[in-house]
Amino acid sequence: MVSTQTFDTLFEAGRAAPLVDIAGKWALVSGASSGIGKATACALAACGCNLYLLARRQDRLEEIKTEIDKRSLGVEVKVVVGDINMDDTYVTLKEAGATETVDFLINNAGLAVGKDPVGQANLGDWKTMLDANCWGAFRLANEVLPGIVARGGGHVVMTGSIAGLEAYEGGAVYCASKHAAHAFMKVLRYETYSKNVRCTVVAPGFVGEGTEFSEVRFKGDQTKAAAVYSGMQELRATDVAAQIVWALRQPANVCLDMIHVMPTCQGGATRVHRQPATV
Ligand code: 8X3
Repeated sequence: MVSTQTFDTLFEAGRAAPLVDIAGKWALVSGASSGIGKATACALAACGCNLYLLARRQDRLEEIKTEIDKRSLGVEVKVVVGDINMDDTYVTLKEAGATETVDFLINNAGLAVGKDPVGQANLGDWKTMLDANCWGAFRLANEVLPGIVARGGGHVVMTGSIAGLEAYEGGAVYCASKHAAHAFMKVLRYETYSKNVRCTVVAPGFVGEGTEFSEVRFKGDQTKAAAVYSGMQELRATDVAAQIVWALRQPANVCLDMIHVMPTCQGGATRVHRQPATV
């Protein structure tokens, strides 16, 4: 069938992006205690979304809940303390009602630990990354998806990475884990496009400000952590949260399968334009 859109429609689309109201939806955010997860939780609360905040650090989650509550946004916030690799986390999530209510899964928990080359790496670091970035994230999707499908649709967002698109020295297992996460999401897309489920990978380059990413990667070494972002303006946690909200607020017929978002001065995983240090 040939159909047309009127000129009025075309001009109007340029004036106002057709963002959908997501107030009243329920979002489950993993890794909500810091960084991209925390920024996304606050951004979604500002949009009127009810939240399950999932992470291991209860005090951080309670602080975020308090900050949301005191802004009287009219949203409900449930704190779920747990590790995405532990069985009891899924019991808690079920008891909190998450499997019955979630519309949006923000599958964000993950980390990089260490930057040692293969042959010198700490196997514990590898296991930590694979547990969080793959096993835990995949399990969380597996647990939450059936409810989303049963309720007629929803949205799964995964925090991916430039490391899921490119590999770099020192990142063998982190890059492998993010490549796997991207592949998992592609399969999920194939398996759910007929079920009114949208799947989005948000794959950022360097995200520093507002996160603990590099401090965790370099195990508390502040000098090494800061050097990652020296002479550049990296992405902030809020920049990535804005992309997640953008994906969630697209019209129902629009799925952003992949948002690859980079700092303007970063052309690739190892291509960064830095300003020389001034003395
Ligand atoms: C984080 C970005 O470049 O450290 O996922 O892999 S990078």
